[in-house]
Amino acid sequence: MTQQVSDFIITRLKQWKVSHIFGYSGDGNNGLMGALNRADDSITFVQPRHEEMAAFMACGYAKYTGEVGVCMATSGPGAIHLLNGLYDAKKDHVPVVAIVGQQARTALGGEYQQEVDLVSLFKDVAGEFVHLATSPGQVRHLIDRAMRIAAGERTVTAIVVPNDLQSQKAVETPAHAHGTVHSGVGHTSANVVPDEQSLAHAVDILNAGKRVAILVGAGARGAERELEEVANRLGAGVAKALLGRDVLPDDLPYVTGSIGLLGTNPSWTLMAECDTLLMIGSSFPYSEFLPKEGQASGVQIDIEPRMLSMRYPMDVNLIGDTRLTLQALIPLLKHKSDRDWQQAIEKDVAEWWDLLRERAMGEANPINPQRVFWEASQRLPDRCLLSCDSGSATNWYARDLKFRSGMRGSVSGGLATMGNAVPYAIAAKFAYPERVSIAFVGDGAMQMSGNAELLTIRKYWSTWQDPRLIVIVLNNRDLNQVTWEMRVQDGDPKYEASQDLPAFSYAQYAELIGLKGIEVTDPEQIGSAWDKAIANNCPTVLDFHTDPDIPPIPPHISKQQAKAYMSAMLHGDPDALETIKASLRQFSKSFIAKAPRPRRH
Ligand SMILES: Cc1ncc(C[n+]2csc(CCOP(=O)(O)OP(=O)(O)O)c2C)c(N)n1
Ligand SMILES: [Mg+2]
Repeated sequence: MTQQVSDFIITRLKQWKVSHIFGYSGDGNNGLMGALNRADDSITFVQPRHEEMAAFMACGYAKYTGEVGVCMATSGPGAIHLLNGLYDAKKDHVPVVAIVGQQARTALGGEYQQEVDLVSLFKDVAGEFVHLATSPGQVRHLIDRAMRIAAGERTVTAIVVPNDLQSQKAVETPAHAHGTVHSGVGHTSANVVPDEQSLAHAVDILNAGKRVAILVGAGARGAERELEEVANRLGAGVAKALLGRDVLPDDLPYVTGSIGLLGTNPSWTLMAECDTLLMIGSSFPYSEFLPKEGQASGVQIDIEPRMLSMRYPMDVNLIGDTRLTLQALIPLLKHKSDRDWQQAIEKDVAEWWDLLRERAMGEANPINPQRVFWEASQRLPDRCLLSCDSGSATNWYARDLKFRSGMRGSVSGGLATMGNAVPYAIAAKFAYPERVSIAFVGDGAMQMSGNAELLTIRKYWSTWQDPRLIVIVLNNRDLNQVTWEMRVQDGDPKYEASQDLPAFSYAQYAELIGLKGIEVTDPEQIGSAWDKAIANNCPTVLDFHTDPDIPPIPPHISKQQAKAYMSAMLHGDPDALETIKASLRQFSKSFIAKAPRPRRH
């Protein structure tokens, strides 16, 4: 049978080794759905509850596998729904291709139903490559280029395929004639290393440094051994940006953990006191958490030239693959004989973990959210895949979770959107059905989209080799992260009309739809609830009733923030008393552990 354009698109995607499409149907892409139905099952079609979730899944899939994620939606409303998930991918530099339907070519320009100018709509998010297919002979190179540009430039691309075109006869090979384009399939990686002169310059700086701080981001993943070797030779401490949380395990004594507002005190001290900064595969944005300009010499490694010298004026900007660049540097780096700096960092780190434990075990009403993460660390299965939503959970994911080698984790880093964690966790199960996947989510994000997506878990879990997907809900009846931002940044009391959330039993809902649900209101039950979820042989929702008054204490509190907090408390915050009590309890623990103290050099 002669292929239709839609069949050809699916065939071509298979040639690109696409194995999963996350999508939702509609009259703009019915032809593509028909073609998927006709195709063999080497492509798995995954149907979420909402197109935004399809885009998050494609993004999560790309993050966990390193491959191109593909999502599909119908014209107009479906395409519009994809946008937030596509921006999530774009901002975190992961490759995603969106294939969206459109009304018939004959209708375009006629204010037709569901006709939206999709090329313009996607022009920002998929600016590297977005095109409308108008002729069967054009489809081959549109697919090839969308896939290649997404993979090669780690970005989002989009193609818009009108529904009438989908059922046209395919042109698999365009005529050998003027005005045709002849593309091919395939993307390979390149061994990008900086030139020798730049490497030598970087070596001089790193060898001269007496107090070296390393900052790693998602771009440093895959270089665990090399990073350890560099840190050992340089006697350095290593801080991790949120997206690079899984790049090095937290059991290395000189790993100071996260950096930034959600970061740790040892990372703050590391940056405040270093004389040399080595930044690898990160675009961590907050300059106040990096050394002051002029304080440190700087070397940066990034595969994307545009990401260099953007957060700190670097002395050497190395364009290269992290692992290969570090391999080139290592033999030239001297082993520093003075280990005082690294030992001081290690002492800070050890004290910090003690402090976190104390904070986690501190009394709360009823459950201290930090303890949920603390207890998880001891129980997380090997090689599990973690995802975290944007909310107060991000603080505890950043600080309290102890990553071990082999685990993976991600968040919505650049976009920091709500709603990413559950679809990421689902995508992780399609990528690695034999591994356990765990999502940490706020109740606001569950109500926004996570609850609906539990139905997607219900739909698919029995097809996964290891059926365990665990959703952790921080049930605090509050848009808590923002409530605290309003208090600490703006000095405003909690505005109940915008911040309070309706009560809901996530555990009962899970049970209602055929998953397991465990409601936890007693802090002593946190550990056993985790144990039960991990022992279950089906997905589980752990519904922890957490205390919204526990402050997400940043590693450094400015006078302005302290004043704002007091102003919020004095100006009628409805939770003032409970919040002040909880803050005092948490802060007193900081003083017991004497963290952090400035050192003299
Ligand atoms: C789509 C989207 N809307 C709004 C925000 C702003 N925001 C960031 S965190 C947050 C609160 C999240 O509440 P919840 O999911 O209940 O988590 P909590 O902070 O309470 O633990 C909000 C509203 C956002 N980041 N993304
Ligand atoms: Mg909440």
